Amino acid sequence: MPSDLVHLFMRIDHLPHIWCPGCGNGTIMRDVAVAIEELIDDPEVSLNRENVVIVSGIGCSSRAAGYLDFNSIHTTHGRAIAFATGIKLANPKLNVIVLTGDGDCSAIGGNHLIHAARRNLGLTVIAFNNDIYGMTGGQYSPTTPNGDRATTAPYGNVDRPFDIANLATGAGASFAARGDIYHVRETIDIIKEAILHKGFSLVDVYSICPTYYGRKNKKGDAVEMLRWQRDHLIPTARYYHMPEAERADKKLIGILSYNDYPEYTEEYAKVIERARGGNKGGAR
Ligand SMILES: Cc1ncc(C[n+]2csc(CCOP(=O)(O)OP(=O)(O)O)c2C)c(N)n1
Ligand code: SF4
Repeated sequence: MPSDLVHLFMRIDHLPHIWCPGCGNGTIMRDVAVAIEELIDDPEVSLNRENVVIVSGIGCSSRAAGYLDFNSIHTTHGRAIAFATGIKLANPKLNVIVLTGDGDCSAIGGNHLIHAARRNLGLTVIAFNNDIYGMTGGQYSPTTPNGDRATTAPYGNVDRPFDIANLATGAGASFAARGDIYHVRETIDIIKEAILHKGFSLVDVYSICPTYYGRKNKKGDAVEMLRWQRDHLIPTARYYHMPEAERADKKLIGILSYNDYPEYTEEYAKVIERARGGNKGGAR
């Protein structure tokens, strides 16, 4: 990784950023920048600054699209994947990367997520999953654990949470993975795999919001929340060597599902070809 990554990939004129001390957003944004940088450096991969598009919705995490100096578009709450769908369909050669919060992609944007996954549209979605709505003051989100507290659940959340990676897999995503902000190297490698994957890929990156989720649930400061990740989120290489009993309160960091379903824009191009040739029938 070059030492001038910040100057290379960040809009310095957008600083200072809005994120609280200890917030996980900066770590994930850097992971994405390093993943892109390492792929640009790889002569076997045709990734370059011009063919990367970063799309985000609205939320603390979605600010990352503004800070990263690529072809970036900061859209509306819950609609990042909808905008990304239009961009990818207009120019399938682009590497479209969606940066989105857990609320942005699994609450208001939940339908866009499941249908992009179902279609296996070639987008890369990085979910900054901090278990809460950070930007609007700590309301519970679809990933807030059952029983935890939020501004809108002062006596405990009665909902059961989504597992975003499993949700995407169930909806038909051909690549779903989990990362976190403690295991930085592993998470960068997972993001690289996700970008290189041809179909729909989703990385659910477990983050931290010390300001709202951490404080309301007495999770300690950012360092303590990171220690929790160190002890409970286990990279693939170690996870499968653990005795079953030890895995009970742990989660796997790694690729959770992988398939080579047909990619949507390639299938769509075939339809365009058929229409141009005047062949409306079944011949393929
Ligand atoms: C249509 C619409 N509804 C609601 C809002 C208010 N709003 C802005 S950000 C946000 C939630 C953000 O939570 P999340 O996506 O988890 O991102 P975080 O801030 O935690 O990074 C909400 C409800 C909005 N901007 N637009
Ligand atoms: S409110 Fe939470 S998610 Fe938003 S910047 Fe602060 S720590 Fe990060």
